[in-house]
Amino acid sequence: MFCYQCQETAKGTGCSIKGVCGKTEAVANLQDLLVFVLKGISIYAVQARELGIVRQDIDQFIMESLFATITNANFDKARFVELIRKGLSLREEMKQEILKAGGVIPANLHESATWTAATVEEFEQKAAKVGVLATENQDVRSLRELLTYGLKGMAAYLEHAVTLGYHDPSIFGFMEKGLAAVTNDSLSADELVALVLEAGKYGVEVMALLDKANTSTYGTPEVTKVNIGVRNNPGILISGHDLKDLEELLKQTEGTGVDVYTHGEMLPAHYYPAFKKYPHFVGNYGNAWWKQDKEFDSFNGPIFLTTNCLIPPKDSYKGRLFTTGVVGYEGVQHIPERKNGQAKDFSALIELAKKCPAPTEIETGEIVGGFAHDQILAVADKVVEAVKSGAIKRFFVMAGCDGRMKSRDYYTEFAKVLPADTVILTAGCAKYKYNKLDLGDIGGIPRVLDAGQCNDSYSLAVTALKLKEVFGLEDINDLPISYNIAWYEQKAVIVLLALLHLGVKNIHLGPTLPGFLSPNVAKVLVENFGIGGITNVEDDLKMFMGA
Ligand code: FSO
Ligand code: SF4
Repeated sequence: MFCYQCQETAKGTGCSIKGVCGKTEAVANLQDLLVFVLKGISIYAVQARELGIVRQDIDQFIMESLFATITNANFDKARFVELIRKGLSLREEMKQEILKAGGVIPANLHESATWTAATVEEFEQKAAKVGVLATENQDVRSLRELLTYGLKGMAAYLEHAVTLGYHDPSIFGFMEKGLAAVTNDSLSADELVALVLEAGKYGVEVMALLDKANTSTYGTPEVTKVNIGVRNNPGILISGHDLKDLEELLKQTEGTGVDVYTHGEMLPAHYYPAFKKYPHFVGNYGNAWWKQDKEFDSFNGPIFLTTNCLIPPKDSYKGRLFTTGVVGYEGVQHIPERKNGQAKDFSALIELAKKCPAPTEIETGEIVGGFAHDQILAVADKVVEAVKSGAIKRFFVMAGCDGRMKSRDYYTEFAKVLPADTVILTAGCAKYKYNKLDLGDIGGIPRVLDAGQCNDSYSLAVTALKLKEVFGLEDINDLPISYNIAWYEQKAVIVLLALLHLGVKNIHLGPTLPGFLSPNVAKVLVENFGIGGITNVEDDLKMFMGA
C-alpha cells in the first residue's frame, strides 16, 4: 500500500504498512483499485457525454465511490469488493451505451477502461499495482493526486447536495473529465495544473449548490447557543455531516423518551431552524472526531456515523456503533439506504438506546455558533463600522480540520494570543481547538464566528466577497483578512482549491504541508499563490499582523 492523501500520513510522506488512520493494507489497495475502475468508467463517461448520453446512476456511483475512499469513511474490505464489481459492470454498460449510439471505442484505451476480473484474489493482485506509485514521475504524480483528492472532496459535498435533491450535471461532468485526465500520459504538467485550478472553480460551484440545498431545506442558520451538557434520558449520538439522516432520526425519536446529541461535525446542525423545533435535540456531546475513542465510550448509548470521521472502534462501544451511507467498518451494523423515497429505519438504534444508561456528563455550559453568511451580512453594518473605527483590526480565517497531532495545539495557542481587536472566522472541526476558550466579543460581535461544518466553508468565501464589495475594494486580498487554515483530509483540499479560484492569496496551511505536494508542485503554489506553512505562534502572529 501507499497512501499519502491526508495530513496524518506516516512521517509526512506516506503510509506504506498500515494507515495511521487504521486503514489496512488490503483496504487501502482495494480503494486504489476502486479509484482505478472509476477512472476507466470516466473515460467512457466523457465520450458518452459528447454523444449526449448521461447516465445519472453512473454519475452517482462515481460520486459515492470517491466519497467512500475519503479518509476515515470506510474501512470495510467487503464493501470495496462490492463497489469494484459494480463499477466493472457499470463500465461495461457505459461502453455499450456508446456503441448503441453509434460511437466508436478508440483503440489503445488506458488499462483502467479495459482491465477486468471477477475474483477477490484477482482484485487484490491488481490492486497492489494501480496505486499512487504507479505514476513514476513525482511531479506528475503529485498533480494527479492533488486533482484526485480535490475530486474526492468535491464528491463528498456533491453527495450531500444530491441527497437533498440538488443536482448539477456540470459538476459530475468535471469529475469525470478530471478522473479520465489523470490516466492521460500525454497531458503536460501545465495542463494538469490548469485542471487542478479548474477543480477550484467547480469547488466553488459545489459548495454553493450545497449551501442552497441545506438552506432551502432546513432554513438559514441562526446564531445559536448550543448546550454541551447532558440530560438524564438515554440518548443517541449522531456524527458525520449528513443532515437528512439527522432529520429522519429526529422525527423517529420524537416522543420515544430518547434524546439526540451531536458529535464532531454534526454540531452546526443546531444552528438550523428546522432542527430547533425538536425538544429532544439536546445539544452537542464532546469534541472533534479524533476524540471519539473516549467520548463514544462515555456517551453510553448508540452512536450513528453518517459520513466520514470514523476511527477504528474500540470493543467497548463497537456494539453500539451504527454506520450508514458511504461509511463502513467490518462487524459494525449498517443502516440500509432509503428505498422508494422511504426514510431510513432507525428502530434498531432507538430500541438499543432505551436499554442504555444516559450519557455521562463530560462538560457543561454552552457554545455559540451559526454565523453563516446571512447572519454575518445581517450585522454587516456593525462589522464594517467596527473595521472602520479600528475596533476590529483583522479577521483570521481559521477554518478546516482538527486532528490527533500534538502540533495542532498551535491553533489553540494562536487563538489565545491573537490581539483582542481580531476576530476568528471558522468552519469545520478546526473550531474545537478554540471554541471553548473565552475569547470575548467586540462590541457584541463574538471573537469566534463559527459558520458551520467544513461543508459550509463557502459561507466564509461569501462573507469575504461581501466585505470586499462593501469596502469597495478591487482585490479580495486587500481586505484585512488572513488565512491560517488547518487541514486534515480531502474535503479541505477542495476548499483550498476553491479559495485559490476566488483569488485568495497567502493562505497558510498547517500543521504540515501536504505530503503529496512534490517540491516542484509546492513551488508552483508558493510562487503563484503565496501558499505557506506555519512556523511558531509568535513569529506567525508577527507575520500575519504585518509587524
Ligand atoms: Fe473536520 Fe476536515 Fe468535516 Fe473532516 S473539517 S476533518 S474527517 O473534514 O469532515 O470535519
Ligand atoms: Fe495514511 Fe491518511 Fe492514507 Fe490513512 S488516509 S492511510 S492516515 S495517508
